Amino acid sequence: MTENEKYLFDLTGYLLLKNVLSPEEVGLANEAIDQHAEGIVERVGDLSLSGGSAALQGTTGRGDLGGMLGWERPWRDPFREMLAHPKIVPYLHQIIGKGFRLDHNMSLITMRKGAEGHTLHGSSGPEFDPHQYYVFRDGSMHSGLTVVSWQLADVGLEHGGFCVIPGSHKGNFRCPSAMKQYEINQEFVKQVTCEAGDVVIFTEAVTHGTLPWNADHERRSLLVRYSPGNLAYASGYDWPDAMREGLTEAQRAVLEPPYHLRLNRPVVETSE
Ligand SMILES: O=C(O)CCC(=O)C(=O)O
Repeated sequence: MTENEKYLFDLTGYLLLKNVLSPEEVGLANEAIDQHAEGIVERVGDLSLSGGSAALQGTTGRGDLGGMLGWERPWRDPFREMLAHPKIVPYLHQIIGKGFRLDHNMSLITMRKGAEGHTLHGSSGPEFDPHQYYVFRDGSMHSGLTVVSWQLADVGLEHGGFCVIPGSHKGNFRCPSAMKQYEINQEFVKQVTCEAGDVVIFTEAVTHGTLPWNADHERRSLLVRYSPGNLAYASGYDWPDAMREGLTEAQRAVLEPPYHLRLNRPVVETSE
């Protein structure tokens, strides 16, 4: 992680990394998703995410798809390669610390034209959230739950999708409800534009959400959440056999349950 990147992540709470995946790798991941597209669940009715906001409402819900780490070969391979990806691990070591672990299952967000947004949320202020936090101490960044969002489709200006209030991970006051609803002060909310193959890393402490999707093509962002090795946000880390079978050493290390680094916790090796 360069000094420039450290500065930007600390300043804003997120970082955009360009061209992490090649067009061929993006193509393989999208083909695998196409093969399993019948499993996509659109969040309508009680599962709606727009929270009654007029500014975030849509004509349909966000699509969710999970389980890709346990798919049959070759479909699972592109997603397993993302788990402990050599281009991403150095960032996670800096932001979360060595011994970071997968928290939550990997999940794909899809959005068709007209899909509603997701109210802004995040854990900064006023109370300290011991699972989702961002602190800077003794010269290092420390983020609790942290998201690596792999972009499998382009996101242009005005398309919608992921948005963030840069710097809000250091906020001390509660974000006003109308701002979480994207109904006031929209000029402080940044829609993050990116291309297929890019990666957005963000701390769950930063206030973030989703703007309604306006593009003709489908949004596809794969969210992978990690926590420090000692910490769990989600309750389920007894991963199913289909997900564990055939993993590499590095991938297995990321699936370890939470416990102290001192107790022989495996650490993903890098050339850092
Ligand atoms: O649309 C996005 O990428 C953000 C989604 C999100 O924050 C969530 O699902 O909690």
